[in-house]
Amino acid sequence: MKERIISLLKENENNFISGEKISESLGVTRAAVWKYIKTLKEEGYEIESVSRKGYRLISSPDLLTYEELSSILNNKIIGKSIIYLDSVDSTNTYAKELATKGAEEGTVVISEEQTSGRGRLGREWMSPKYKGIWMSIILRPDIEPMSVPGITQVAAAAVSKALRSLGIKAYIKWPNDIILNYKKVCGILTEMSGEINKVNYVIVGIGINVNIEEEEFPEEVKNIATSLKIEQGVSIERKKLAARILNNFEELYKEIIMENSIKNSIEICRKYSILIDKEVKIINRGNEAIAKAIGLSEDGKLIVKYKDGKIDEIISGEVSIRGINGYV
Ligand code: BTX
Repeated sequence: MKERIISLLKENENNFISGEKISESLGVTRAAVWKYIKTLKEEGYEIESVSRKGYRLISSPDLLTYEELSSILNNKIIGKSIIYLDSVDSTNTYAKELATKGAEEGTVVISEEQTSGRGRLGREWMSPKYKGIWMSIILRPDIEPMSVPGITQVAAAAVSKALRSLGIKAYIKWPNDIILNYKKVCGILTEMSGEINKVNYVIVGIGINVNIEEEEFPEEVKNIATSLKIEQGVSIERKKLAARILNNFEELYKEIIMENSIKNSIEICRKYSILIDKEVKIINRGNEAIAKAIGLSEDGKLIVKYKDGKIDEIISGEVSIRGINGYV
């Protein structure tokens, strides 16, 4: 019901809508309308109430609810259904449970905070309340399991394109980080369930540090992490950014559905790559090697050239770039 009141207020933005009209449209008493309005105000909606005129929406809070995102989303699949949570252990874990129960492709799980946000290989991802975008998308692509890592490139392209559209100079550090000022501002965690040649579902988790302050980062991540607010010096509206990412994601993901290709995403990943033409250290299953990153293959592998001239394509791994302090 709350959602329907928000929609009515939004449809009449800048104008008053009477309590009577709301109660008639929604089939509830005027007292009930008043109660819902009171709750909305507590949630951060600025609503003017004037006797005989009714209610007028002045501003909406920066929450990542369906009501707040839907007016900026222009998607058919991604975000058609949004599960909005106040707090959860991990949106990827929650999305996996939903996918196992049959949730449809494009369902998005968003939480205002994660108490056990996850990175790759069991690492932690800190996700403080209201300060970031912590979300997971459920996908059911008809592709070979081998092609699933390419979906991380689709997400990286969607995020960097959205940040660039806001004038933020984000770079992609293959395979799953978005970098600002040589620090991590976003991480992507792609997980799948499948058989040898069949994908049951894929979960793409995206975590973006939006309005985190420098002192909020724990000591151990301070040197490698940053937020949009730290780099831009101003707070950024989360809902607009989240919606743009989901819009971009759908546009790029459609290429997989229709052509079984990620060519457009790879083009964006190449354009904004922070690794290409740099000397890098590759750590894979405990082995370290130095090479020059020379490109990205059509299916999203990192192409590297070793000192002895040998060229290789890497599917996954940890990559550091040679910088002033060694490899960062
Ligand atoms: P990763 O394994 O590449 O990076 C994890 C590492 O990044 C950690 O070990 C830590 O050093 C550092 N780190 C932890 N928190 C942050 C942070 N907020 N910002 C920058 N660096 C940090 C990256 O894994 C993939 C992260 C995906 C997160 C999303 S959020 C929504 C979804 N749900 C979930 O549980 N994970 C994903």
